[in-house]
Amino acid sequence: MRILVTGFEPFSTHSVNPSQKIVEALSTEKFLGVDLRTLVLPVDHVRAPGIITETIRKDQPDAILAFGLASSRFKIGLEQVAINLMDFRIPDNSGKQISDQPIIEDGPAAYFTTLAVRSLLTLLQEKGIPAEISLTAGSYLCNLVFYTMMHEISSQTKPTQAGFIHLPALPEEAAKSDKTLPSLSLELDLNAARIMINHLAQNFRRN
Ligand code: PCA
Repeated sequence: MRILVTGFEPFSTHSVNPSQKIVEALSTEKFLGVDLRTLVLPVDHVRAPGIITETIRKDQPDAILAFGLASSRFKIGLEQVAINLMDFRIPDNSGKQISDQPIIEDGPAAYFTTLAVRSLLTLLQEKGIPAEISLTAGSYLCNLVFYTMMHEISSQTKPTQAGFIHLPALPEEAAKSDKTLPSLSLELDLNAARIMINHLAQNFRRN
């Protein structure tokens, strides 16, 4: 089974992005029956959707786990829905701040994740990892990549389990912050990712 795992580079005031860290760590790990592909995306509203679309077309993954940072979250968020909207609260790393624009002109208003988020949530909670199902991935780069990948796989005949997962800030960022910032360790983030990858692999049926 081929699984694509993506993360993002740091952006805005965040000097570190846990999603980049887990992708880098996972890239050297082995999972039984899994051809794992990893990718760190730029926080750039033109380059990120281009790269994710090109990678899906080229690599034809059976599943995609896309990760990003949501710095005010207390738990790992399994995103339920991607919406056709770019409405950036802050500029991206290219300096562009887009307001009130669709991602795909005439595209559907939203796509639901094709990951079994309910089962994944139970699994993570059983392992003592704080997680929740989230009903919004925001309207910035994470939602943009989530929507773009769901749009791409919806045009393919092959079913692909794909979804987006938001990670809280890392303790090192919370330690430096003058605000009360919730955080979760890289080890827990990594364990969550490993659990999800193994679950996908165990339940995969080749068509
Ligand atoms: N988080 C941002 C974009 C990149 C990232 O890691 C977001 O939630 O949209």
